[in-house]
Amino acid sequence: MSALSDFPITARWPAQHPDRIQLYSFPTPNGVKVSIALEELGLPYEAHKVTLSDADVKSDAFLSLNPNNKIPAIIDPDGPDGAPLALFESGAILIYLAEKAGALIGNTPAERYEVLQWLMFQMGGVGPMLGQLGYFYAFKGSEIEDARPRERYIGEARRLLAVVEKQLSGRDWMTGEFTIADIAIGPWLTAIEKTYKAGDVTGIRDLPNVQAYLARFAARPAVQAGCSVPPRD
Ligand SMILES: N[C@@H](CCC(=O)N[C@@H](CS)C(=O)NCC(=O)O)C(=O)O
Repeated sequence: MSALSDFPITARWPAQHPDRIQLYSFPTPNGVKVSIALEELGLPYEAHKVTLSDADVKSDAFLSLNPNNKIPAIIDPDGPDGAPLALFESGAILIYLAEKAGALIGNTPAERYEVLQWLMFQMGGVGPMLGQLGYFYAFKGSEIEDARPRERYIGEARRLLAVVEKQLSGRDWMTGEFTIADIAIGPWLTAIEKTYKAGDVTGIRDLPNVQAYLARFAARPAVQAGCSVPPRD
């Protein structure tokens, strides 16, 4: 597609600023990764609220952008070679935005791979495991009598938190400098206490490096701005 208006999603969520990156999202841990990155990188964008209700995230309009029916997704009207680029999967979007802006992805090839390693650790481990913790501990699955799924994901959360605690020893951020790996990890670790009320069972309060990391993360102005994009109501 050669113009933003060629994307069917723009009929349902029209662009007021077609020259800006179009963000289709909701303020969940995966959603705010992208708004925080856009804020941190200073890239102009326009956010559209796509709620998690089937009427939005499973609409034909949204599926035309992400057949996997999950936020976040973007269209950059000024993608590679000046053509529009559509992307879903928050990890892919973070890499794209960091490379476009030339920041938050390490300064050397070796550093870049280290950032990607911790980004993949979030995408393949922290996100899926904590998502299941949320389901089986805090939400609908908490009514299931069989304790094994709950125990499994509490155990995984504790294990992953121990990995992060160790990695943060002597470092402010996962790879030293603040990068997209932190933008991916910070919102998920924040959700343990704030969204899932799982502070006790996961033992997150007993991890001093993680606690200091989350305080540093929450203090960043771009994190504060990105966390409420798009507004829920
Ligand atoms: N791996 C995907 C996961 C995205 C994801 O799970 N999004 C959730 C909200 S946090 C969603 O859109 N859920 C709606 C649904 O499953 O119907 C990513 O990182 O972008």
